[in-house]
Amino acid sequence: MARGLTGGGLGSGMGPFAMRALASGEEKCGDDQSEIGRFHGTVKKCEKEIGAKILSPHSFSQECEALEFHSALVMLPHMPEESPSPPPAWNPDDASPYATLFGLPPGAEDARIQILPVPWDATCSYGRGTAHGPAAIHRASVQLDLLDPVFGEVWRRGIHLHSIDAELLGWSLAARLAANRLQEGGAEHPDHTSLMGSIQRLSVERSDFVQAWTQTQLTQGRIPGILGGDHSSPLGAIRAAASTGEISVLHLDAHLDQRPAYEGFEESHASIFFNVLEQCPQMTRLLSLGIRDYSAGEWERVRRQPGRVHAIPLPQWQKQVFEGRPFTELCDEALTFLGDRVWISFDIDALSPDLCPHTGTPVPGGLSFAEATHILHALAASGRQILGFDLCEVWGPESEALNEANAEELPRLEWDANVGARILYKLCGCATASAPTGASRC
Ligand SMILES: [Mn+2]
Repeated sequence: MARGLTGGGLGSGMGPFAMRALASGEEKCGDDQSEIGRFHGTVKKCEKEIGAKILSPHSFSQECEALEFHSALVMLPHMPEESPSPPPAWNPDDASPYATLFGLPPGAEDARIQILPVPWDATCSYGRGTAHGPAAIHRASVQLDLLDPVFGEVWRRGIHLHSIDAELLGWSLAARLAANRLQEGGAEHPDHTSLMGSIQRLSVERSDFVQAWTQTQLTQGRIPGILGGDHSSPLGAIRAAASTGEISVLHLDAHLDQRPAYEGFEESHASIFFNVLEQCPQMTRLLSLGIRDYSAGEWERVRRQPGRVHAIPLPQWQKQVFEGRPFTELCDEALTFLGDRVWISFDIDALSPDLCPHTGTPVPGGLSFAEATHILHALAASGRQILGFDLCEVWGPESEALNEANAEELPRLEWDANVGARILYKLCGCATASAPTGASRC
């Protein structure tokens, strides 16, 4: 039975609460007044940068968008405090009184797994909404049952979701607004060059922030997880992991993401592994699985680096499975490409689009849930050390849509995030099931 939340979902109270805080600027919001101050400070700086109002009182849609992000900023860290803390006997089998990630009891700040939400979708080329992914996954995660059939009671190993950083939120809003303006005007937009420059600078700030955060977690012996956002979100995290020594990346995706730049954006979601290969010499092995939509140039780049990049087009696997080869064999064979220290980069569009119908760039014919999770089970069983992971491109609805949805519409609106939350729990399981130090293998 799904656990759900006692006393209604997360959606209901989120918008109005944040709206009050934003409107008054003096509403009591726990200890996070300083966070709101940092947010407004960043917004002011960014407004100067892009030469436009981000929180314009005249633009209702922008305001809603800002509030949407802001609600995640203001609400999420405080929701646990609205519950009795701690209740006399927290039972993982019962509906949780907490609106934390997976409904876990609060107070896990020093948990082994630390998750950073990166609400970023400024460079999305097709569908938007992955910036709402972290909040949507958080919201959907409370209904998961906590005993994983393979990884067991993952939650006991400690999982902590950080609140959305105020500066990061400001940069994200500014980059998205700049991207919107670009899209309206196209290449003929009079401010084309300066808007592109702004998005690039904001992306760099974002990546540097994510890198520093990840570095801190790794130094403290924790397992960092980046919750995107589009697939440009974890660039800094992979840089941080690679700065600790040689690493491999297990990359699950429909796309190779090896374009030098996409639609003019150097830090595009479609360029992350081009950038990783360029910027991280210590990333010595990249294994891309689930791949089924790529350009000739990208494939050529893969072909030219046989010892460093191994990409298996999914149709190639599917053909062998049709001919009777066990999936598990193909999987084990592929994983031998990886070294001992692994970062997992999971783009949700690796999955069949019925599992992520609203993701930015869905592609038919992806991995089933069972296949994708089998890859994670097999990776964990191989004894490799998982340094950290990212989960990207999960779509989330705007809170307005959620608040207005009736009981029949809600499961459909939350479907992408429901699947995302389950993949996130699997990633936590995989990362903590592996050997704590790089155990040697033959
Ligand atoms: Mn991708």
